[in-house]
Amino acid sequence: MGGGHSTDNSGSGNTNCGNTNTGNIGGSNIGSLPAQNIPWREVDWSDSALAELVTRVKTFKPKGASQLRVLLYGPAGSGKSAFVDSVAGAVDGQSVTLTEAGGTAFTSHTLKLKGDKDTKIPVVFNDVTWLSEDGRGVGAEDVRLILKGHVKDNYMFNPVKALQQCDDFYRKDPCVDHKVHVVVCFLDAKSANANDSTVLQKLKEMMDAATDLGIPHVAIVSHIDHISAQIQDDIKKVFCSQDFQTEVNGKVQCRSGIPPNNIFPVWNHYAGAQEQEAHILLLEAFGSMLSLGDDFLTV
Ligand SMILES: Nc1nc2c(ncn2[C@@H]2O[C@H](COP(=O)(O)OP(=O)(O)OP(=O)(O)O)[C@@H](O)[C@H]2O)c(=O)[nH]1
Ligand SMILES: [Mg+2]
Repeated sequence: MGGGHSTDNSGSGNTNCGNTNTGNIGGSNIGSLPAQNIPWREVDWSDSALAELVTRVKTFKPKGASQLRVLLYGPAGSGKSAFVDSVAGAVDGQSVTLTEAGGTAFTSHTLKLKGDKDTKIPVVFNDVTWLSEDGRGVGAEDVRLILKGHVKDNYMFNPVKALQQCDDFYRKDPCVDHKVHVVVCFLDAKSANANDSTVLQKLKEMMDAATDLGIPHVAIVSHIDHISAQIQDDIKKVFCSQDFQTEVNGKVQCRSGIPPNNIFPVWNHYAGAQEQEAHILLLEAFGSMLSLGDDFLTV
């Protein structure tokens, strides 16, 4: 992460949206849509807003469990690992990989605060690639086992056979800490509006399973810097982009059932002069995961 904090202290989210946009998402010709003058989401971009978001993460303690378990689910390259690293950077911490077997494996990460000895933020991320580049995938039955806490770390998913109760990687008696408390679907902005039937099917399987169990879900749309040059120049304009609102938000909502308020644009691994804005986007998304997961635990 490079660059210093900007000094936009407007605090009101009154982004100056301009009136043109020249994006090209997923290869479709949608860049001719004009930007909106009124942002579709109000965000406080001030120093104090960022400080509050950071404090919320650093002081987070889940109710009813010793740790919050967040499932990051999405295609290879959609930014799951980058998101964990970027959130760690935004709170001046570092991500710690607890297990990593590679490929379509069940892996875990957590966040540690720098300069604070071994203080960990009580959040465990399980990172699952629903379809890896070699075409291996996670089946619908395995998705349900993950959510209920039956899958142990490092299990390598078999695309044609679900995890069996007799397997060593099957946890027979999961406790509340092993269960998933919030599901996060990752899509990258370039392909979020593409009609890829595998992506749609995987999204539906996960949404159906999470909905059946009452587990809250959010969507992260990464790579927003690939939407348009205007967003690269001014991250705040993502909330004025009609491309984003109609072609990304609208389609993600339509396909997953995730409401627009729970769809978060992010720019992972950002390095430059808009670091404060990039951090605010990341921590707005992460803060929402913490709130939804905590609410789920207290029901
Ligand atoms: N420009 C840009 N690059 C990104 C963004 N998010 C991730 N990347 C890059 O995209 C590549 C893939 O990101 P990863 O975080 O490794 O993706 P993943 O979802 O963990 O992928 P798998 O582990 O293979 O399932 C990396 O080179 C990241 O640095 C983003 O928002 N913008
Ligand atoms: Mg990864």
